[in-house]
Amino acid sequence: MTDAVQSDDILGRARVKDNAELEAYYNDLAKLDTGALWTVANSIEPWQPTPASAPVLWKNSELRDQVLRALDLVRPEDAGRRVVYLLNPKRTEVSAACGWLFSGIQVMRPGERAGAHKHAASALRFIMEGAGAYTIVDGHKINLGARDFVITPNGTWHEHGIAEDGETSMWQDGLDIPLTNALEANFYAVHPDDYQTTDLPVNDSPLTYGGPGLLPLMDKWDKPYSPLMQYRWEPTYEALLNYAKVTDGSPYDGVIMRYTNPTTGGDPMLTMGAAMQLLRPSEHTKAHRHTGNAIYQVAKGEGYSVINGQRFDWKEKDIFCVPAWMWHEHCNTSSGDDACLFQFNDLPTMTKLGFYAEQGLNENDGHQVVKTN
Ligand code: 1HN
Repeated sequence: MTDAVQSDDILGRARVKDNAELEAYYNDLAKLDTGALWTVANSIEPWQPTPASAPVLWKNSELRDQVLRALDLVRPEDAGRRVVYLLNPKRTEVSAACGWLFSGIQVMRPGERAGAHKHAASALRFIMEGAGAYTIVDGHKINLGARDFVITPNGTWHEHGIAEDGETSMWQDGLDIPLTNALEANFYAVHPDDYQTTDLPVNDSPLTYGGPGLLPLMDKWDKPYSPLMQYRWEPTYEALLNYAKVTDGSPYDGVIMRYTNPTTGGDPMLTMGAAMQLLRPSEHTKAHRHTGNAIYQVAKGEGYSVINGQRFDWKEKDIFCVPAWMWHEHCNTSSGDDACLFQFNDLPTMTKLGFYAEQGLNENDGHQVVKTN
């Protein structure tokens, strides 16, 4: 599964040998804020993507109690958002969970509200537990249930809360904050009234745009993101079960469907995409790798994934990441039940920039050799 190391000692790569005269030249160039390309060319032009992140598994059984602890330690009014973020050990300088993606777990209790703000970064949520949670996106209030996927496109006012008669709720946040910051393009604003006031009917977005293949004849949506902001779990799971009746699925991903903007068929937001995949009982996918980073949450079932030769055993509500260009394969260890993996990723960015690349593993029947210690 490893790649053959390619030699740089060939025509077409930088292969200048250092000597005293060149060292003196490099010193003089440095004084002018310049450098000789051949001293860095091979490292800034890797033969293939060199992922900066480590694959990581965050277990709900270890994380949940720590997230709940924050309830008594900080108020949303002071924290802005009460979030425990997932920190990739190799991405600490950019606060990323994987690649250029941020992720965290947000927790709120009944009656709490987190005020409205907006930023250039896009955000999404995948609901983990609770009842009575809602989010308001540009005046569209949406009630949230477990395993629903919700979007907060870039530049939209958004706030969250839990109904007085609801339950303490938790969800996973996903944002392209590290990407937006890397591109030096982020803006942030607090709503002038702290919270949004809205006359729009509750759930108007899913009630208008969530029909099966239907759009209102009067539709005039012209924003560059989806008018459907909530993708509920039940129809998502039903769609996967139906699709599974008529497809063998992907050898690499099983039965997988991506969430779409119903007005275009494209991704719900400009920079980040999301998908739900179903692994049939005992299904073990073949390994592949592609550009783009992905962060998964186990929506249902249990199994494991092998990421660059390392095995990660997961069950419901565990979160794990697959860094760019790392081999990955998934296995549902149950012989009776299906398993579902939610993921969000930066594939829309990769695709738009012309950077999407993919490779399947053909050795070892398409499976990786698992590293043992
Ligand atoms: C944010 O706006 C939310 O709106 C959650 O719930 C997490 C992490 C970094 C920056 C902004 C939210 C965030 C965030």
